Order: sequence, then C-alpha cells, then structure tokens
Amino acid sequence: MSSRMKGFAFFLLALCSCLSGTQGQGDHEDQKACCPSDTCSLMKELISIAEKLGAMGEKLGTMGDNLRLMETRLQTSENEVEELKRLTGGRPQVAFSATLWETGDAPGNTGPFTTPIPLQYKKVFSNTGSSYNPATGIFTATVKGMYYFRFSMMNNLNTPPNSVVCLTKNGQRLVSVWDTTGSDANDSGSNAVVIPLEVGDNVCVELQANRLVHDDIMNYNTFSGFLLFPM
Ligand SMILES: [Ca+2]
Repeated sequence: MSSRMKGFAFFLLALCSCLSGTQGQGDHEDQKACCPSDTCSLMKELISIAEKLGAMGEKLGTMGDNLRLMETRLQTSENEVEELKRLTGGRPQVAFSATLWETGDAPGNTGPFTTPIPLQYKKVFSNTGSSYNPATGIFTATVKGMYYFRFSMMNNLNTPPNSVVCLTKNGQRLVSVWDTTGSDANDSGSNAVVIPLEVGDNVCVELQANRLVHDDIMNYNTFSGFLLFPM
C-alpha cells in the first residue's frame, strides 16, 4: 500500500475510534438518533476499499515494470529481424552441398542393398537453412519455391560396372545416372533438375537395389542444391 493510502486509512481509523469514543455522551435526542456504529462500519468499509486500492496500485506497478521489460525485449527482437533482413535482402536462404565419403572412412563401395536406399552424403560442405539432413541424406523444403539440385556418381572400381542412382522427389524418380555394362571402370556421371517444391516436399538421391557406388578421399559422389527463388 502506498504511503498516501496508508495515511488515508490511518485517518479513517482514527476518525472511527473517535466516533466510537463519543458514543452515548451526547444529551440531545438528535445525537442519540445518529448511529456512530453505522458510521464506523462505513469507515471500516472505506479502509478496506483503500487497502484494496493500494494492492491494485502495487499490481499495476509490477505490470508496468513487466511491460517495460517486454518493450525492451521486443525492441531487441525487431533489431535482430532488421539485421537479418539487411544480411539476406529479405529473401530466405537455402543452400547445401555434401559428399558421400566422410573423413576417416575407408575408401570403398556403398552397397549393394536389397532395396533402394537414400545415399547418405555425410560430409557436409555447406547447409545454410539446415534443410539437408546428413543423417538421412534427405533434403526437406522449408520454403516454397523453385530449386536446383545436382548429384554426381562414380561406379564401383571392379568390373563390370554396376551402378544406378536416381534423384527422387517424394519417392518419385526424376533423373538418373546409369552405368552397368562394359569392361571399363572408374566412370563418373552426373545429372541435375530445376523443380518447384512445396513446404515439406523431400528430395534425395537413391542407390537402386543391388547396385553400388565407390568413393574415397577424392569425393566423387556429391549431392548439392539451392533455392533459386521463393514462390
Ligand atoms: Ca561405363
């Protein structure tokens, strides 16, 4: 309760006890008709109201402090958003590039497997926007827009070559690299697409069933992509 409220309450309390003290001392009938106990009840009610007003004042003070704190935090957030807009020109940024061979891996083949599997390009060169997941090999769009994707493949070193990889969108094959015949080895190939994606669409490069690819420290098998523009 504020000091002003406390003073007011004290005044009312003093008045109340003064009135109580004079009860029954007057000789005049009109003074007996005046009911000091009613006045005292009124005073007590006023004291109660004053106390409640004081408590409300304190709550308002606390709310004001919280509001100023929120204003400060909002201002900080707005400054950060403005800084991000300045850095990106207001455009979302999505770009990644990764390769199959991870530092420390033994050089060699990936595959064969009995079913098609997404190739996990574990060594990440860049992943702005974190839309590419190196643990699964899957890119998941967080921005609706037009995208460019490219992948490269190197076949198994031992003949005959036995490699088929496909870039897929939501499980549908779009483009492929194929090398399964002949006595040559060490062949490489690549393919690319420009495709629209909705938020949640996924893109990966699948090693087809019973096929294999080779990689080592030279990083022949890569998967890269970026957002051309939002839509
Ligand atoms: Ca070949």
